[in-house]
Amino acid sequence: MNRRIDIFRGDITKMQVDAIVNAANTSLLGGGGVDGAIHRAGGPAILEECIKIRNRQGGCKVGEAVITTAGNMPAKYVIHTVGPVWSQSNKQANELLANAYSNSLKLAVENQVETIAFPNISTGIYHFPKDIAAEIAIKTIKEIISKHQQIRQVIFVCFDDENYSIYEQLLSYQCGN
Ligand code: AR6
Repeated sequence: MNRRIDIFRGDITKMQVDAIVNAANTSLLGGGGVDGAIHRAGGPAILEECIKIRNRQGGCKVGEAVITTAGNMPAKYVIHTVGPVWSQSNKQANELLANAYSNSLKLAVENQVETIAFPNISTGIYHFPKDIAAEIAIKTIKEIISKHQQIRQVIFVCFDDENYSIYEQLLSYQCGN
């Protein structure tokens, strides 16, 4: 893997990168999907730090991000962000999803992260259309990393076949990754 943006099919908890991103909820207290998998694999140290953050700032708003240890996982950090719940009437959903990616990367830059793995935020329990979400994710990541050479590699970790083939297609059409 030598491209700056890459894709990987599998489980994000196993990734050997500086930071993995969690598709959390505003409570920061864990849940299902990738959030559940990350807390299970990382162990109780992650929830302990999430509770401290909650006590300090009352959770995490949609589109924002916070950082904790990755506990027992190979990564150093988990960056917890909250994507929007999809609904036709949620006019801000696209912008909030872009914010979730950009604020996660900004926090990564502040914490000297060079390699980072993202799940397909909001495309599971929050029902965001996968093709629209992938376009937003790729566009946002490209914009941010073009300004931050410190980020050597961004990996989109796709758990399901549909997301994997959407990302494969979108990235293969784009040069300069
Ligand atoms: N590794 C990588 N991706 C995964 C994994 C994994 N181990 N497990 C699931 N995915 P979701 P959301 C993919 O539902 O839609 C939680 O309860 C999955 O296939 O985890 O943002 C939170 O607490 C999908 O493509 O997150 C929130 O309440 C993607 O991760 C809510 O779900 C995101 O699916 C957040 O919903």
